[in-house]
Amino acid sequence: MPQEFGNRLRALQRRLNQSGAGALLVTHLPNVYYLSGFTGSAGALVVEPRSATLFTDGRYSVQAREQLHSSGVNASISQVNPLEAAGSILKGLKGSASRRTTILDPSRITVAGRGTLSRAAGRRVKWQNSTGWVEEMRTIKSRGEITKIRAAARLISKVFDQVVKLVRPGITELDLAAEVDYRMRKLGASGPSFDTIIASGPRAALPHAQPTAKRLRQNELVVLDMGAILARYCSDLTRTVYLGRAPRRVKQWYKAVLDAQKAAQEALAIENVAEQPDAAARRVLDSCGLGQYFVHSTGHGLGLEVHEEPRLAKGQRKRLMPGMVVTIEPGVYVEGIGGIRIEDDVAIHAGRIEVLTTAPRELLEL
Ligand SMILES: [Mn+2]
Repeated sequence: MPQEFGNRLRALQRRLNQSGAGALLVTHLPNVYYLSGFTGSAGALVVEPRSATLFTDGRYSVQAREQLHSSGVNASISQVNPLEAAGSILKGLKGSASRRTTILDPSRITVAGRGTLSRAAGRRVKWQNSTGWVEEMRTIKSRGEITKIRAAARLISKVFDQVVKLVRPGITELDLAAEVDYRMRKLGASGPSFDTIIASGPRAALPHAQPTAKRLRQNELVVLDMGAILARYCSDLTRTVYLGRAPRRVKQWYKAVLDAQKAAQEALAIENVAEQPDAAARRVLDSCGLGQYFVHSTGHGLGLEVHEEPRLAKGQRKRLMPGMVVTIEPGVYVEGIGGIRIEDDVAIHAGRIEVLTTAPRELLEL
């Protein structure tokens, strides 16, 4: 595993060298970690064809030395803003205009940061905007990475199994969310991969509801959407339960969402374009007259971040490939009544898929 950082860095350096540019600046911290192993909360990585340097501050001098050991990245500790320090090194790029070019991802830097960089680097440096070099590499997970995501998925499934026992009329959404967060840490997670969602009754119709002081009541749908970070990798799980005996209409909706999820998973196993699982889920919900209530995309990549490439959505032409890990999470949301979402994490292997989350999928009537 440790040599993985160095291997990724070398792959990126080959691409950089082919591009003819002199350097690539990495400012997005999950990308910095992916290439170097550095986990600090401040830093910028300058990758050149034959070397790489992490710029960070004095808080991280010991940590940087330890963590960069396996990737071979140099550490540069300074008192100034890492972008200012990186800019002064880039100022030293020599040679043709192309060798004096630094590639950076404009979606990963603030306007202020971009200004700092330009002032520090001076006039001779050329800048080229290009997005997604590292994100693209990150879409294909190694076996070691999939093992970590699997462990995070199992962990969050366990949390669901524990917390579902507490779902009853009278408990508040906030109380349940606190139980989710507490239990995932007790099981070894470093924290939630996003703010835990507990949404009950009409609030379940809001796909990204925040938990409130509202108490759960009899005859309500409850959406529980939770994810854990374990060994830096994320999981993401949603289940919807009903408090009491579900009416026929709710059972029909639930079955439609579950069928849509199955159809999307089947498409994921046999198709190879990112929009196809989404289209499959949408076809099922359309045929049940529920298409208008499915207001988000079918899934997203999962890894060091809880939302990453590829997106399983309309118009996404990205190729699905072994090593990708995605969520499959169709839902229906009916204003004033409630919502249903069922979400699992799925790894794509050569010729098959593997569902990593294990919580029960049938409708639980509690
Ligand atoms: Mn999700």
